[in-house]
Amino acid sequence: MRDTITDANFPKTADGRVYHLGIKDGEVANRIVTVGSISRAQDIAKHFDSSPKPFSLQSERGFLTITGRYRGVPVSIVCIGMGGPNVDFFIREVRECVRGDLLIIRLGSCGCLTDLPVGSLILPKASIAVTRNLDFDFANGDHWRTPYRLSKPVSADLDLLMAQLKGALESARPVAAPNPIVTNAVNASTDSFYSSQGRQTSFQDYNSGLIDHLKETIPDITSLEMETYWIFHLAASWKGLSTPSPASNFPLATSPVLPSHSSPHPQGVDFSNDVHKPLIKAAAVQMVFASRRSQDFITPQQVSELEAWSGGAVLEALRAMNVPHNRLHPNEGSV
Ligand code: R1P
Ligand code: URA
Repeated sequence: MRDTITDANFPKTADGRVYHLGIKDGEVANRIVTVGSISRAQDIAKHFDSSPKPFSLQSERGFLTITGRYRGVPVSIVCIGMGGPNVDFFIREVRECVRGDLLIIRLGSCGCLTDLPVGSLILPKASIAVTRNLDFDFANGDHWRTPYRLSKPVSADLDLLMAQLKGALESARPVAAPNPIVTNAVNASTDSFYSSQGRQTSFQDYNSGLIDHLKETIPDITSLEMETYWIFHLAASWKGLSTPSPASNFPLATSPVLPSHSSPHPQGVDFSNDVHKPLIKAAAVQMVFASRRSQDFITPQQVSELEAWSGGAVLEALRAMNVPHNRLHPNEGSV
Protein backbone atom coordinates (compact mmCIF):
# COMPACT_ATOMS: atom_id res chain seq x y z
CA MET A 1 0.00 0.00 0.00
CA ARG A 2 1.54 3.29 -1.11
CA ASP A 3 -1.21 5.65 0.11
CA THR A 4 -0.69 8.00 3.03
CA ILE A 5 -1.80 6.51 6.33
CA THR A 6 -3.56 8.73 8.82
CA ASP A 7 -3.58 6.92 12.17
CA ALA A 8 -0.82 4.89 13.84
CA ASN A 9 -3.27 3.26 16.26
CA PHE A 10 -5.52 1.76 13.57
CA PRO A 11 -3.74 2.57 10.32
CA LYS A 12 -6.04 3.51 7.43
CA THR A 13 -5.77 5.48 4.21
CA ALA A 14 -7.61 8.78 3.87
CA ASP A 15 -10.48 6.95 2.14
CA GLY A 16 -10.75 4.43 4.99
CA ARG A 17 -8.84 1.42 3.62
CA VAL A 18 -7.39 -0.82 6.33
CA TYR A 19 -3.64 -1.32 6.18
CA HIS A 20 -3.19 -5.04 5.46
CA LEU A 21 -6.42 -6.26 3.83
CA GLY A 22 -6.72 -3.06 1.77
CA ILE A 23 -10.54 -3.02 1.94
CA LYS A 24 -12.92 -0.34 3.20
CA ASP A 25 -16.47 -0.03 4.45
CA GLY A 26 -18.94 -1.57 1.98
CA GLU A 27 -16.42 -3.87 0.26
CA VAL A 28 -16.91 -6.78 2.64
CA ALA A 29 -20.17 -8.47 3.61
CA ASN A 30 -21.45 -9.51 7.04
CA ARG A 31 -21.33 -13.19 5.93
CA ILE A 32 -17.80 -14.43 5.30
CA VAL A 33 -16.08 -17.65 4.24
CA THR A 34 -12.40 -17.57 5.10
CA VAL A 35 -9.88 -19.86 3.45
CA GLY A 36 -6.12 -20.28 3.35
CA SER A 37 -5.44 -20.64 -0.36
CA ILE A 38 -6.13 -18.35 -3.31
CA SER A 39 -7.29 -21.19 -5.55
CA ARG A 40 -9.85 -22.32 -2.93
CA ALA A 41 -11.17 -18.74 -2.70
CA GLN A 42 -11.45 -18.44 -6.49
CA ASP A 43 -13.17 -21.81 -6.81
CA ILE A 44 -15.75 -20.94 -4.15
CA ALA A 45 -16.38 -17.61 -5.91
CA LYS A 46 -17.51 -19.59 -8.98
CA HIS A 47 -20.72 -20.30 -7.03
CA PHE A 48 -21.53 -16.56 -6.85
CA ASP A 49 -24.38 -15.05 -8.87
CA SER A 50 -23.02 -13.61 -12.11
CA SER A 51 -24.79 -10.31 -11.52
CA PRO A 52 -23.87 -7.97 -9.97
CA LYS A 53 -20.27 -8.72 -10.94
CA PRO A 54 -18.30 -9.75 -7.82
CA PHE A 55 -15.76 -7.32 -6.38
CA SER A 56 -12.23 -8.66 -5.92
CA LEU A 57 -9.22 -7.08 -4.23
CA GLN A 58 -5.85 -8.67 -3.53
CA SER A 59 -3.88 -6.57 -1.07
CA GLU A 60 -0.17 -5.96 -1.28
CA ARG A 61 0.17 -8.19 1.80
CA GLY A 62 -1.47 -11.10 0.00
CA PHE A 63 -4.99 -11.02 1.49
CA LEU A 64 -7.68 -11.59 -1.15
CA THR A 65 -11.27 -10.39 -0.64
CA ILE A 66 -13.98 -11.41 -3.10
CA THR A 67 -17.44 -10.00 -2.39
CA GLY A 68 -20.46 -11.05 -4.38
CA ARG A 69 -23.94 -12.44 -4.00
CA TYR A 70 -24.85 -16.05 -3.41
CA ARG A 71 -28.49 -16.63 -4.41
CA GLY A 72 -29.08 -12.93 -3.87
CA VAL A 73 -27.39 -12.68 -0.45
CA PRO A 74 -24.14 -10.68 -0.07
CA VAL A 75 -21.20 -12.91 0.96
CA SER A 76 -17.45 -12.35 1.04
CA ILE A 77 -14.68 -14.89 0.61
CA VAL A 78 -11.49 -13.79 2.33
CA CYS A 79 -8.24 -15.64 1.71
CA ILE A 80 -5.91 -15.06 4.64
CA GLY A 81 -2.98 -17.42 4.04
CA MET A 82 -1.83 -19.36 7.07
CA GLY A 83 -1.51 -19.03 10.84
CA GLY A 84 -2.84 -17.18 13.87
CA PRO A 85 -1.23 -13.79 13.15
CA ASN A 86 -3.03 -13.64 9.78
CA VAL A 87 -6.32 -14.43 11.54
CA ASP A 88 -5.68 -11.45 13.80
CA PHE A 89 -5.23 -9.10 10.80
CA PHE A 90 -8.31 -10.57 9.15
CA ILE A 91 -10.77 -10.39 12.05
CA ARG A 92 -9.74 -6.99 13.38
CA GLU A 93 -9.58 -5.30 9.97
CA VAL A 94 -12.81 -6.83 8.68
CA ARG A 95 -14.53 -5.90 11.95
CA GLU A 96 -13.45 -2.32 11.31
CA CYS A 97 -15.10 -2.32 7.85
CA VAL A 98 -18.45 -3.92 8.74
CA ARG A 99 -21.30 -2.80 10.95
CA GLY A 100 -23.65 -5.33 12.58
CA ASP A 101 -23.16 -9.04 13.08
CA LEU A 102 -20.34 -10.97 11.45
CA LEU A 103 -20.91 -14.61 10.51
CA ILE A 104 -17.63 -16.32 9.73
CA ILE A 105 -17.04 -19.86 8.54
CA ARG A 106 -13.53 -21.13 7.98
CA LEU A 107 -13.17 -23.76 5.26
CA GLY A 108 -9.71 -25.22 5.67
CA SER A 109 -7.64 -28.35 5.56
CA CYS A 110 -6.43 -30.32 8.57
CA GLY A 111 -4.54 -33.35 9.75
CA CYS A 112 -6.64 -35.99 11.49
CA LEU A 113 -5.66 -37.86 14.66
CA THR A 114 -8.37 -40.53 14.54
CA ASP A 115 -9.02 -43.25 11.97
CA LEU A 116 -11.20 -41.05 9.71
CA PRO A 117 -10.05 -41.39 6.08
CA VAL A 118 -8.67 -38.48 4.06
CA GLY A 119 -11.55 -36.62 2.42
CA SER A 120 -13.65 -36.67 5.63
CA LEU A 121 -15.17 -33.42 6.90
CA ILE A 122 -14.87 -32.34 10.53
CA LEU A 123 -17.10 -29.62 12.04
CA PRO A 124 -15.40 -28.99 15.37
CA LYS A 125 -17.62 -28.08 18.32
CA ALA A 126 -14.61 -26.37 19.94
CA SER A 127 -10.92 -25.69 19.51
CA ILE A 128 -7.89 -25.49 21.73
CA ALA A 129 -4.52 -23.92 20.86
CA VAL A 130 -1.21 -25.76 21.03
CA THR A 131 1.75 -23.43 21.20
CA ARG A 132 5.49 -23.90 21.48
CA ASN A 133 6.76 -22.83 24.90
CA LEU A 134 9.49 -20.36 23.99
CA ASP A 135 10.90 -20.54 27.51
CA PHE A 136 11.67 -24.25 27.12
CA ASP A 137 15.36 -24.81 26.35
CA PHE A 138 15.10 -26.46 22.92
CA ALA A 139 18.86 -26.36 22.38
CA ASN A 140 19.85 -28.31 25.49
CA GLY A 141 16.70 -29.93 26.84
CA ASP A 142 14.84 -28.77 29.91
CA HIS A 143 13.74 -30.78 32.96
CA TRP A 144 11.68 -27.95 34.40
CA ARG A 145 9.41 -26.83 31.65
CA THR A 146 6.92 -28.34 29.23
CA PRO A 147 7.81 -27.83 25.53
CA TYR A 148 4.19 -27.22 24.38
CA ARG A 149 1.29 -25.42 26.02
CA LEU A 150 -2.35 -26.45 25.59
CA SER A 151 -4.98 -23.74 26.01
CA LYS A 152 -8.49 -24.13 27.36
CA PRO A 153 -11.13 -24.84 24.66
CA VAL A 154 -13.26 -22.17 23.03
CA SER A 155 -16.57 -23.13 21.47
CA ALA A 156 -17.85 -22.77 17.90
CA ASP A 157 -21.14 -20.95 17.39
CA LEU A 158 -23.61 -23.81 17.64
CA ASP A 159 -26.36 -22.18 15.52
CA LEU A 160 -24.03 -21.79 12.63
CA LEU A 161 -22.50 -25.19 13.14
CA MET A 162 -25.34 -27.52 13.93
CA ALA A 163 -28.39 -25.71 12.61
CA GLN A 164 -26.88 -24.77 9.27
CA LEU A 165 -23.56 -26.29 8.30
CA LYS A 166 -24.19 -29.97 8.87
CA GLY A 167 -27.53 -29.88 7.04
CA ALA A 168 -26.09 -27.89 4.14
CA LEU A 169 -23.22 -30.35 3.75
CA GLU A 170 -25.53 -33.37 3.90
CA SER A 171 -27.95 -31.94 1.35
CA ALA A 172 -25.16 -30.96 -1.06
CA ARG A 173 -23.41 -34.34 -0.71
CA PRO A 174 -22.55 -35.60 -4.21
CA VAL A 175 -24.25 -38.87 -5.12
CA ALA A 176 -22.15 -41.79 -3.89
CA ALA A 177 -19.69 -39.64 -1.89
CA PRO A 178 -19.13 -41.76 1.19
CA ASN A 179 -17.06 -39.13 3.08
CA PRO A 180 -17.92 -39.07 6.79
CA ILE A 181 -19.04 -35.77 8.34
CA VAL A 182 -18.07 -35.62 12.00
CA THR A 183 -19.38 -33.11 14.55
CA ASN A 184 -18.45 -34.50 17.94
CA ALA A 185 -14.90 -33.27 17.59
CA VAL A 186 -12.42 -30.89 19.15
CA ASN A 187 -9.82 -29.20 16.97
CA ALA A 188 -6.35 -28.03 17.96
CA SER A 189 -4.87 -24.98 16.23
CA THR A 190 -1.11 -24.92 16.36
CA ASP A 191 1.58 -22.31 15.84
CA SER A 192 3.57 -24.58 13.50
CA PHE A 193 2.64 -27.13 10.85
CA TYR A 194 5.64 -29.09 12.13
CA SER A 195 6.74 -28.88 15.76
CA SER A 196 3.43 -28.26 17.51
CA GLN A 197 1.66 -30.77 15.22
CA GLY A 198 4.09 -33.49 16.36
CA ARG A 199 5.93 -33.83 13.02
CA GLN A 200 9.53 -34.98 13.05
CA THR A 201 12.01 -32.73 11.20
CA SER A 202 15.73 -31.99 11.49
CA PHE A 203 14.95 -29.68 14.43
CA GLN A 204 15.05 -30.91 18.00
CA ASP A 205 11.45 -30.20 18.90
CA TYR A 206 10.83 -32.50 21.89
CA ASN A 207 7.50 -33.41 20.33
CA SER A 208 7.58 -37.19 19.87
CA GLY A 209 4.98 -37.68 22.63
CA LEU A 210 2.85 -34.66 21.77
CA ILE A 211 0.08 -36.39 19.81
CA ASP A 212 -0.33 -39.09 22.48
CA HIS A 213 -0.40 -36.38 25.13
CA LEU A 214 -3.16 -34.55 23.23
CA LYS A 215 -5.22 -37.72 22.90
CA GLU A 216 -4.82 -38.47 26.62
CA THR A 217 -5.70 -34.99 27.85
CA ILE A 218 -8.25 -33.54 25.39
CA PRO A 219 -11.51 -35.53 25.10
CA ASP A 220 -12.71 -35.83 21.46
CA ILE A 221 -9.53 -34.31 20.00
CA THR A 222 -9.74 -35.05 16.26
CA SER A 223 -8.00 -32.50 14.06
CA LEU A 224 -4.90 -30.31 13.84
CA GLU A 225 -4.67 -27.12 11.81
CA MET A 226 -3.54 -23.54 12.35
CA GLU A 227 -6.33 -20.91 12.41
CA THR A 228 -9.64 -22.04 13.92
CA TYR A 229 -8.77 -21.41 17.58
CA TRP A 230 -7.83 -17.79 16.87
CA ILE A 231 -11.04 -17.19 14.94
CA PHE A 232 -13.18 -18.69 17.74
CA HIS A 233 -11.18 -16.88 20.42
CA LEU A 234 -11.49 -13.42 18.83
CA ALA A 235 -15.17 -14.02 18.01
CA ALA A 236 -15.91 -15.00 21.62
CA SER A 237 -13.88 -12.17 23.15
CA TRP A 238 -15.24 -9.28 21.08
CA LYS A 239 -17.66 -7.19 23.14
CA GLY A 240 -19.02 -4.72 20.61
CA LEU A 241 -16.62 -1.89 21.34
CA SER A 242 -16.07 0.64 18.59
CA THR A 243 -12.48 1.49 17.80
CA PRO A 244 -11.64 4.89 19.27
CA SER A 245 -10.84 7.63 16.78
CA PRO A 246 -7.28 9.04 16.97
CA ALA A 247 -8.56 12.06 18.83
CA SER A 248 -10.23 9.94 21.48
CA ASN A 249 -7.16 8.03 22.61
CA PHE A 250 -6.83 10.26 25.67
CA PRO A 251 -9.82 12.50 26.31
CA LEU A 252 -11.79 9.94 28.29
CA ALA A 253 -13.00 12.50 30.80
CA THR A 254 -14.07 15.05 28.20
CA SER A 255 -15.74 13.10 25.38
CA PRO A 256 -19.51 12.78 25.85
CA VAL A 257 -19.71 9.40 24.07
CA LEU A 258 -16.92 7.71 25.95
CA PRO A 259 -17.36 6.04 29.34
CA SER A 260 -15.72 7.38 32.47
CA HIS A 261 -12.36 6.22 33.81
CA SER A 262 -14.08 3.70 36.03
CA SER A 263 -15.64 1.95 33.03
CA PRO A 264 -14.43 -1.58 32.34
CA HIS A 265 -14.31 -0.49 28.68
CA PRO A 266 -12.06 2.56 28.77
CA GLN A 267 -11.19 2.41 25.06
CA GLY A 268 -14.53 2.96 23.40
CA VAL A 269 -18.29 2.85 23.40
CA ASP A 270 -19.70 -0.03 25.43
CA PHE A 271 -22.60 -1.84 23.75
CA SER A 272 -22.58 -4.75 26.16
CA ASN A 273 -26.04 -4.06 27.63
CA ASP A 274 -27.53 -3.21 24.25
CA VAL A 275 -29.86 -5.76 22.68
CA HIS A 276 -28.59 -4.62 19.29
CA LYS A 277 -24.99 -5.27 20.30
CA PRO A 278 -23.32 -6.79 17.26
CA LEU A 279 -21.94 -10.31 17.49
CA ILE A 280 -19.24 -12.31 15.80
CA LYS A 281 -20.41 -15.89 15.20
CA ALA A 282 -17.87 -18.38 13.96
CA ALA A 283 -17.69 -22.01 12.91
CA ALA A 284 -15.35 -24.15 10.85
CA VAL A 285 -15.29 -27.01 8.38
CA GLN A 286 -12.01 -28.90 8.32
CA MET A 287 -11.27 -31.06 5.29
CA VAL A 288 -9.04 -34.00 6.23
CA PHE A 289 -5.99 -33.72 3.94
CA ALA A 290 -3.59 -35.76 6.11
CA SER A 291 -4.27 -38.82 8.20
CA ARG A 292 -1.73 -38.76 10.99
CA ARG A 293 -2.69 -42.33 11.80
CA SER A 294 -2.37 -44.05 8.36
CA GLN A 295 0.05 -41.40 6.96
CA ASP A 296 -2.23 -41.07 3.87
CA PHE A 297 -2.34 -37.68 2.12
CA ILE A 298 -5.26 -36.56 -0.05
CA THR A 299 -4.92 -36.56 -3.88
CA PRO A 300 -5.43 -33.39 -5.99
CA GLN A 301 -8.54 -34.98 -7.53
CA GLN A 302 -10.04 -35.62 -4.07
CA VAL A 303 -9.24 -32.02 -3.07
CA SER A 304 -11.15 -30.63 -6.08
CA GLU A 305 -14.19 -32.77 -5.37
CA LEU A 306 -14.18 -32.02 -1.65
CA GLU A 307 -13.73 -28.27 -2.11
CA ALA A 308 -16.48 -28.07 -4.73
CA TRP A 309 -18.91 -29.82 -2.39
CA SER A 310 -17.97 -28.11 0.87
CA GLY A 311 -17.47 -24.66 -0.70
CA GLY A 312 -21.02 -24.62 -2.06
CA ALA A 313 -22.42 -25.94 1.23
CA VAL A 314 -20.63 -23.28 3.30
CA LEU A 315 -22.13 -20.54 1.10
CA GLU A 316 -25.54 -22.13 1.49
CA ALA A 317 -25.16 -22.30 5.30
CA LEU A 318 -24.24 -18.60 5.43
CA ARG A 319 -27.12 -17.66 3.13
CA ALA A 320 -29.62 -19.62 5.20
CA MET A 321 -28.63 -18.05 8.56
CA ASN A 322 -31.56 -15.86 9.41
CA VAL A 323 -30.19 -12.48 10.52
CA PRO A 324 -32.68 -9.64 11.11
CA HIS A 325 -32.07 -6.79 8.71
CA ASN A 326 -31.28 -4.28 11.45
CA ARG A 327 -28.33 -6.44 12.52
CA LEU A 328 -26.65 -6.15 9.11
CA HIS A 329 -24.47 -3.45 7.55
CA PRO A 330 -26.76 -0.98 5.73
CA ASN A 331 -24.75 -1.22 2.51
CA GLU A 332 -22.97 -4.55 2.94
CA GLY A 333 -21.28 -5.80 -0.19
CA SER A 334 -22.58 -2.76 -2.05
CA VAL A 335 -19.58 -2.60 -4.37
C1 R1P B 1 -0.99 -25.81 6.37
O1 R1P B 1 -0.75 -26.59 5.26
C2 R1P B 1 -2.21 -24.95 6.21
O2 R1P B 1 -3.34 -25.78 5.91
C3 R1P B 1 -4.38 -25.60 6.86
C4 R1P B 1 -3.64 -25.12 8.08
O3 R1P B 1 -4.50 -24.54 9.01
C5 R1P B 1 -2.58 -24.23 7.51
O4 R1P B 1 -3.06 -22.96 7.22
O5 R1P B 1 -5.39 -24.73 6.50
P1 R1P B 1 -5.71 -24.09 5.06
O6 R1P B 1 -5.93 -25.25 4.15
O7 R1P B 1 -6.89 -23.25 5.21
O8 R1P B 1 -4.51 -23.26 4.69
N1 URA C 1 -3.14 -28.63 7.63
C1 URA C 1 -2.47 -28.73 8.78
O1 URA C 1 -2.29 -27.75 9.51
N2 URA C 1 -2.00 -29.93 9.13
C2 URA C 1 -2.13 -31.01 8.37
O2 URA C 1 -1.64 -32.08 8.74
C3 URA C 1 -2.83 -30.90 7.15
C4 URA C 1 -3.34 -29.67 6.80
